[in-house]
Amino acid sequence: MTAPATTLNQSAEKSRYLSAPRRPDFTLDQDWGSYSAAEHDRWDRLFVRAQSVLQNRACDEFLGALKTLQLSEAGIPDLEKLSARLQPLTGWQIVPVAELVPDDIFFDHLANRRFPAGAFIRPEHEMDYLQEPDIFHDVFGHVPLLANPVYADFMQAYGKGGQRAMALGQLKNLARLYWYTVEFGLLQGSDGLRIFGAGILSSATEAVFALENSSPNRIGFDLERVMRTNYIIDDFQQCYFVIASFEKLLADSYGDFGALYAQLTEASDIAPDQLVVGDRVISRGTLAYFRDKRAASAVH
Ligand code: HBI
Ligand code: FE
Repeated sequence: MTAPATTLNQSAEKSRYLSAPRRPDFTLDQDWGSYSAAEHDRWDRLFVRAQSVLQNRACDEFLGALKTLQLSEAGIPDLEKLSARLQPLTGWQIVPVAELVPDDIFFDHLANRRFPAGAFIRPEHEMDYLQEPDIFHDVFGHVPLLANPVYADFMQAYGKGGQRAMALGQLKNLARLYWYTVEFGLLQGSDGLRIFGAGILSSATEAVFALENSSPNRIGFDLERVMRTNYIIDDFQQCYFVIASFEKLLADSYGDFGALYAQLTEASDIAPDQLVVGDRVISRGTLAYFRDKRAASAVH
């Protein structure tokens, strides 16, 4: 019997989860015993490389949480055991999924303090970059900050906001907030900029680029500005937004999004390489890296 269409040209690591039975909420069993020694070894190599690049680049809250949650180069974590360590801290648990889940399912999980993590690990030939979130991106990138109470509140608020945004047809704008914070956000640290976005934390190359390359713009976070800004999904970011603190980010997300959505319908989108009047420019980019590359596809 040939594999179902969705598993064609998918890695073997992922296919076994795509064809595994899943519950109505799209979760499935991680089946931790099914990981091969090669898959555990890949986690270890990804972990060691990321941890060394992130010293003095990741925010302290992230580095501290790696220790608190006992994440290390000890093979792919068992998500039930990891959830048992996380839940007493902030009420969050991690639930295994096979791939990206529908938006309404995703928001329902977040609104109930469940983080859906891809159970598969990337194949050897995608060590440096992959389109879909695998267990290293989700668990190493996203999970540690869920141990921080303020960030944990923000992520639940985002889930509830996502449910409202879907009802209002405003998902595109809200997804930008997620993209420029949860995925690619920077934090103003006491001695320079630090990384908190999972997309950067889980990429050894972008961790250096985001903080030290002169090409991208770095702009002080402003909720409306972020929600007007397009993003690209298949290359480094052309702009990074910098928050003052998780407390300030959480406070901003308790604003009246209804009024904000009304304003946004009148406002034009902003391209990711643009600076506009009113921007608090932390560093103006040369955009040199992007000029040398063909235009990235899929502008959202
Ligand atoms: N599903 N498993 C998973 N992980 C995500 O990060 C995710 C998702 N579904 C939708 C989604 N993200 C984004 O489109 C939301 O920001 C809307
Ligand atoms: Fe992610």
